[in-house]
Amino acid sequence: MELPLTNQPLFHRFQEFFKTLSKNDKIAIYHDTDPDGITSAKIITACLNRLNLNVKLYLQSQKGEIDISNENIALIKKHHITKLITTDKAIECSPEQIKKVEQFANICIFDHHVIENDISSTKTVFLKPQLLFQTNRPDQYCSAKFTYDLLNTLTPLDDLDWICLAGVIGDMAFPAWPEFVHKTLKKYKLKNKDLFSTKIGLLTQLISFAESLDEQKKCLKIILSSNNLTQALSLMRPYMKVKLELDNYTQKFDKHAEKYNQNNLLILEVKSPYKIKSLISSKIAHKKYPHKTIITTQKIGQFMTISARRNDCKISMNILLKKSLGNLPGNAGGHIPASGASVSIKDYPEFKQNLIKNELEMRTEKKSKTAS
Ligand SMILES: [Mn+2]
Repeated sequence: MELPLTNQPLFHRFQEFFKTLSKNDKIAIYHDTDPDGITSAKIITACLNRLNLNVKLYLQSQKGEIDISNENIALIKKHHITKLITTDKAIECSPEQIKKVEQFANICIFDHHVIENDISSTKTVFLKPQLLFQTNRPDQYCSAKFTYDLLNTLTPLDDLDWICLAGVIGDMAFPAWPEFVHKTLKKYKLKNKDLFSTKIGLLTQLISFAESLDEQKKCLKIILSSNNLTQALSLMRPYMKVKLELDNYTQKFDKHAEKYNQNNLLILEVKSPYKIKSLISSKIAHKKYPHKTIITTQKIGQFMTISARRNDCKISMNILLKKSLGNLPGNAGGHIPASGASVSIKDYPEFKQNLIKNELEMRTEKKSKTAS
């Protein structure tokens, strides 16, 4: 592992969970559908397979859903699951849902979001980088790297470095792992320039494209069946069609974005058949405006979905969105540099007003703090 352990008992519980899995267990994996979620699901699956175990059921979150839904609990019951492994979801946001699963299954949670509740119990092993290691940037210890490092202590997984790096790129976690990035690029003979434009970065993008087309189940199947990078890229090739739409929006961003707070806050409403608002905000924040607050929105059904990015971390996007949601019904969550939210379309104007006001306040607060 790359960081020293600070919690040996928890690490021991993690190892026990996997070492005591048996052929009689029926195992399910619940995962996020972004690149970090898909790649970490593959890493967990590969580890189980190497321990001579199979995964009986894969469960995916719906867009914006963090907890284990009643629908997913019904599936877990129906398939007589005895062990549930989750990755890249802060499922502890709903402790009551976890209690329902604990009635019939043991749970192991891999995640790196802010800890909402301590739900560790005799039935549940609760793993977060900030609970196991000394780290002040758990967002950069993304689920792909977290599962890769931990599960590598049970069985060798080094040949999955390419899939791990695809997850690391997806969560923009590469600044935390320079050696791993360097070593992996070298092994696959890739140049260390813009990571997104390497072959591994292309795989990351293709997983995101599949998600924007609502083909996350098919995408998982492809990734699980791919034994190497070349194979994965060729099977994922059809998703390239999303790239044209994404490039079009990023090129026209300056022209179409609304500008607020002395040009520090840029808001763009995306109107596309593909769900690409987060891809656009990430790209703009990463490549064009790391020192601005970038917001993209997109209507999905009755909801306005919102994506917030700020690459220099000068304002916490998760706090900004939560604060702007206030008492409005909806969701907000994520990391400091990258967060998401959703509100009903009718409440969006109020949310947007709050957002503009809060963005200014949070930025000026920060300034006066550093000045004093
Ligand atoms: Mn993640």
